[in-house]
Amino acid sequence: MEQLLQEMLQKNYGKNIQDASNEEIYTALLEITKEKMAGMKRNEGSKKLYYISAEFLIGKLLSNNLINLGLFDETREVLKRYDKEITEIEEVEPEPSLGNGGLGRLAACFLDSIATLGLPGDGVGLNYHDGLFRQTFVDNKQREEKNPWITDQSWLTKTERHFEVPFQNFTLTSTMYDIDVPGYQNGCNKLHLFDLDTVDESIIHDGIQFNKEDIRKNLTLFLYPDDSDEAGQLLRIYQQYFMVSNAAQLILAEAEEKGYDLYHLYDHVAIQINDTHPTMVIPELIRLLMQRGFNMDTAVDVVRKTCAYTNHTILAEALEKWPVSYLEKVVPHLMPIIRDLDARVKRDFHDERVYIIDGQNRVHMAHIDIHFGYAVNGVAALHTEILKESELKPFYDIYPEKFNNKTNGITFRRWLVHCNHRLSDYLTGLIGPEFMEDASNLEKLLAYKDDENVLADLKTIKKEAKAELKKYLMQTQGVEIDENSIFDIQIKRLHEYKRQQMNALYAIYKYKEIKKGNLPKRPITMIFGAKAAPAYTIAKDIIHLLLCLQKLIENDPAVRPYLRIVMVENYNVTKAEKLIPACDISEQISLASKEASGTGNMKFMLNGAVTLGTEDGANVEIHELVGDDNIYIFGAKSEEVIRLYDTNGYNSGKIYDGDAMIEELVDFIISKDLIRIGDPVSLARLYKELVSKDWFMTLLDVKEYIETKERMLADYEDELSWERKALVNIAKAGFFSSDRTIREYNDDIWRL
Ligand code: GPV
Repeated sequence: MEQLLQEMLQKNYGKNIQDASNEEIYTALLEITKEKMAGMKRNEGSKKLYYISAEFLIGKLLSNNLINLGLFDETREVLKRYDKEITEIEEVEPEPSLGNGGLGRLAACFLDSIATLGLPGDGVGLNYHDGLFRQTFVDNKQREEKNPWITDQSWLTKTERHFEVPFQNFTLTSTMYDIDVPGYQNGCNKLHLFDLDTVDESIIHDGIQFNKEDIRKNLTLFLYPDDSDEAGQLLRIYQQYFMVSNAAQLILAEAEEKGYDLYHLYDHVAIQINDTHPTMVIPELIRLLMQRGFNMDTAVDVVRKTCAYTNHTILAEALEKWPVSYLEKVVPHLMPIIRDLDARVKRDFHDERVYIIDGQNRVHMAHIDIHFGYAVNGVAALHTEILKESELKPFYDIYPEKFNNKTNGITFRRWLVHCNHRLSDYLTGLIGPEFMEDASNLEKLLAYKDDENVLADLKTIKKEAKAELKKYLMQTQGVEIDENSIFDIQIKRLHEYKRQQMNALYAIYKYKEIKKGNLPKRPITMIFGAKAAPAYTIAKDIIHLLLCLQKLIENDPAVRPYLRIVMVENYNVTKAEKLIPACDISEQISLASKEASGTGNMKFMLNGAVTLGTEDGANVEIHELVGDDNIYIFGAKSEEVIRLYDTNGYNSGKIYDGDAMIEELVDFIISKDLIRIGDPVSLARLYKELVSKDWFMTLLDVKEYIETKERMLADYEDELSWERKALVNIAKAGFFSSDRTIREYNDDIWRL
């Protein structure tokens, strides 16, 4: 590596390692790594997977690619010899902004595991120039800015593939860009990102505003452009169709190039539809096959045997339903096919709950996937049960054989080896390196659960991670935190169902206790990271509340030594990698039944944090694995929540009126103390939402939440027993390796 790096720096800049800047070293390493990957063997086979997704939240790639190529340690050593830290070199790399949350990060973990298992499988998505917005805080509010990440030298390679994508009144020519996806000690796959040469970043003004109608210029600017008006919704349909038409054309082109018989496409291709955003790939493939001479029945049959669908939510508002009139405006050539599919359903089933086009002339995208795909999976055991027994029950009754569970997973290469090399090196020394190949070997750690030396070592490793996070927050945001405090962390998309507002009520509780003189044994640092969708008013109000509380405490010398709130700006993968190793308490407090799985919960556990959570999503499986002693569970169970929804039995106003403590906490949102700092309109709106609606039942669980958290903080003081909990969590995390998840997808769905 040393010689390669010297040569590259000489060639590019006429410099040697000593004199090169971090930027120059980064660029040289990028080029070296790209060359290595170009020379790698491709994962091959007679059947290939295409994972189509609107999001691929891949994070920075340099370190991870080096790890998977087996070059990381060597590179780190070479740089050390010249007094350079690889972590500082990495700072130069921009984080691609191609995703929002768990769904996109899952897709990225899956690509890593697919390649690592040697399976032929490529990702297909869009090359958003500005991705999801970049978040800044101004006047204690979120502001959105554009988030450009594509630089001259990047992981993208422009290819010679172009496709014609037809729309109602014009045709666009795409360009395909590729990013190599190297497996850990295995072959390489690709992530294909489609783009449009005419896209023009200069049309963006005032943050993230732009003309929504100028499709040639705006198509691949942003992920999830604001869809609160018709133009915004049409743009999303343009994006989705552009993505899937390119995917379908690529799939058929590759199949034809290999000489496969398209009548047996399903023997050579599996298509995974990641949530409903890529659903139009089904009618598009049918259309393209019919162009090649298929009749409709045969095309439907072939496509049905090729496509599988993953559901990631039961929230009704997230299940896409496009008005027929919008589809007519953007993709009129798909409508005859969609109508035909709808007619087939209406012919065979007499239950309007399973129709594709409903009585209000809306197309239910998930319904297309379920009828015209061969597999439907949920992402955690509880989630899949809820799909089968309530949300998608009418479909489960028709197609029980299609439904299956695939509990999510995370790649340990990024979420342990890369982000927490201290812990991963330590584990390797203690239990051997086998856990890197087969994560279930982490259970060997259980043999040390009463070994005080090991428990003390784990504590030291956590402490060092906390000190590092402290340094990072100082450098990036100028806030100073106490590394001897308890780090209590909630990082995830901002959404009412995830209940950051409940955590805010805890902060208010603690603030008031401290004001009363009830000081905690040990200071608490509450850390949040979350972006709110730009048009999601209440989510932005919750961010505002958190930032106001942060300010209030900062300026109160009586409280500040005992309680801090830090809202991390522009939370992303890079920040997650710094936060997760430093965490003591992992906040997973969604309303039971609403979080399909969660994957942050798995990352925290793997890094020795203890979960404070509801019986929701994959928390249920974490609970089963670690046992009652090593997790803190509270709150209403999913059956009760579902019953409350079904019977209209929840009334937050009644809880508020009947409980003096809850009333006091909620009232604080509109207290003089906060109004003085914040925006009275925003705070009052949030207050009103909680007392008059509270759709996600914050007030139902808040008291038990506070009690459980208090118990947890007290338990933290028993050092040995706390570290034992941390150890058990690490040891039991093996199940959540995405290698396990991908093996299951392959065994049950793809059969590559
Ligand atoms: I639907 N998820 C997400 O990040 N974005 C979405 O648009 C939708 C779902 C998440 C779920 O909220 C998580 O519970 C889940 O772990 C993740 O998808 C991956 O399955």
